[in-house]
Amino acid sequence: EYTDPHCNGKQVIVHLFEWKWTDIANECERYLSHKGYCGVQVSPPNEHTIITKEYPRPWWERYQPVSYILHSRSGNEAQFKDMVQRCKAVGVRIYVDSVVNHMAGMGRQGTGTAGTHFDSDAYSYPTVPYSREHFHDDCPVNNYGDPNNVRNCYLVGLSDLDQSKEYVRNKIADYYNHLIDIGVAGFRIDASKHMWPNDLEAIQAKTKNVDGGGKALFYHEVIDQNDGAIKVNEYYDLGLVTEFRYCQKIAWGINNFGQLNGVVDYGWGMSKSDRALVFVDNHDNQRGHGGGGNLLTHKNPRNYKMAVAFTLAYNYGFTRVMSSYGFQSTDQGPPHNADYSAKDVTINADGSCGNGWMCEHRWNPIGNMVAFRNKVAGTDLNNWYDQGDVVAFGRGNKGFFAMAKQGHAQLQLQSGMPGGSYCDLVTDCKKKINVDGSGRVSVNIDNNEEPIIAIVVDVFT
Ligand code: ARE
Ligand code: CA
Repeated sequence: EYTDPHCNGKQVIVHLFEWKWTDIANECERYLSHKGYCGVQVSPPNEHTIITKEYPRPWWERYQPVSYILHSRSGNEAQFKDMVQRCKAVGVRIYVDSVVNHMAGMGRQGTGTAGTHFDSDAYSYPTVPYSREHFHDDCPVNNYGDPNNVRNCYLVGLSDLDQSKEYVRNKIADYYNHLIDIGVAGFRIDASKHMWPNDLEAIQAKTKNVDGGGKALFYHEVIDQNDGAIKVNEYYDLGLVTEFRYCQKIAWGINNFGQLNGVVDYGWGMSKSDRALVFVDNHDNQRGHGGGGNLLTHKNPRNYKMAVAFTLAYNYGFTRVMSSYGFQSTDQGPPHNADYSAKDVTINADGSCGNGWMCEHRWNPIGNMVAFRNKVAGTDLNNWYDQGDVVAFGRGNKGFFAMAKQGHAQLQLQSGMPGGSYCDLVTDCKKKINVDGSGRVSVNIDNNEEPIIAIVVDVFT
């Protein structure tokens, strides 16, 4: 329960951070469905604050809810519905980033993206409606060693809802059920660490089944870096949990190939595989917010491609790919028009994106590895090879992956693959890879190409 993404066994979701609904609908049809993506995590769709005084319209205004009306910087309810339906029609599901721990920051007031007036100091959210009795008393989250402080106080000054109240639980469950009615297949729960598991359980229990049956997917944002009282395993019964230690470990592993063998470190308390939501970076830590520091991002493309391709080839967790926009300041919102509305995502002739959108999910070593992960799902990892700067491994008798950090490798490696001339997924089949009758793969990686190769059964040249 709560762990099924409802996408026919597909294995990878992508976070299209700050994309508009109209662009996501197009992307489902023109790219994601063809590559085997399971679904899209969308930015919070509900009404939020409009913050213009800080860096013009920071991305994080969307983490300050004003109501549950589906009208955000990404679009209105009609556009949202159209996106959900068009994506679903091509086998791609939508997962909503849901912000239900809190409403807007204290000291903020005005009009939200759907035109609702609010005043956080007066605890006034008339459209929900929420008022004083639905919030905890104002105190700062400032002691991660104390669960009461973490869960009942105000995270960065955000007015903290009291989910022990039946009324609040119902309002949140109504929001989820409205989205489920529209056809949404699951939810990221923002700041789950700051809510009591019992309260979340009560809310999730009130949610309807998604169409096709079964509970929606829930994945909980719990930043557990062994630095506080709250552990990811408190949330195992409620769905998947974000595994932020993996971000640190994979960055170290790529920067120092010697450590890749132990990239999933249960000694560190990392989540069990069937509960872990795994990613190389996310919208916070790629810009130094929540859990940041020394991670790999699109700003270091060569290493980033290796990190994501490796993660997709490996056999840990349920994977999420990050798709970003370029930024200089950590607060900077998405590429915008003169009126600060988000720019369209345009597609260049070579398949990359324009208008400032990075579209990492379209980079060949990332987008083409989705098919690999789908194909090898459920197989064991085998034939691990780890010498100098070359790391390689197989997945059952279905796939084989190799990378060479310095960009040079010429060797024969054992795999479990049937013999044949395979298509290299990473180069979109421009490179052919031969496997002999006893499963030995000819690995040839050259400095002038991507430092990665991957082959999978049934994809022959
Ligand atoms: C903004 C301003 C603040 C202001 C506030 C209220 O930046 O100065 O006080 O508004 O007016 C995002 C941004 C915040 C932003 C917020 C609201 O990152 O900067 O605040 O939106 O607009 C902790 C939480 C974790 C949280 C991270 C950021 O545990 O849940 O902090 N992550 C989620 C989202 C964020 C979002 C929020 C929560 C709020 O993914 O994008 O914030 O909805 C250790 C601890 C972690 C802790 C981390 C950072 O690693 O173990 O638990 O994460 O430090 O403090
Ligand atoms: Ca809370």
